[in-house]
Amino acid sequence: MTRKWRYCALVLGVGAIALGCSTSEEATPAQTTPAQASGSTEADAVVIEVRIADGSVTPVNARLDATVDQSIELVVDSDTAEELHVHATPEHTFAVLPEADQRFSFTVEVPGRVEIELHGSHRTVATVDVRP
Ligand SMILES: [Cu+2]
Repeated sequence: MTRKWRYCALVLGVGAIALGCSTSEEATPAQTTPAQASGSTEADAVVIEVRIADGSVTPVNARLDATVDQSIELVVDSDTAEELHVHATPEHTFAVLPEADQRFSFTVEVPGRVEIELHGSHRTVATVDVRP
């Protein structure tokens, strides 16, 4: 229990910093890219569709590959308020609303394994292997 609270406090701190850093960032205009078009190039975004309904989350622990500076887009359908947290450098926190088709885009600048978590339900939605 104590450990859990400590984790939450840490995460909240990090979230606040991430929010503070990203306030000037304008939401990227939603581009309707057909999911995983053929002949992938660096310009293609990695799209992760996340669905939160009746307390269940899909996907859980999905594995994806991306490269540094490649756009990663989360398309979220949710029936509840949640918080998405991207454990990357730089870090990202997105506020999920109880709405369909919410889009959050980010890029990762440092190669490594990036976990995308839902903090409300303590689930790891996906892990992205980001290569140089
Ligand atoms: Cu987190």
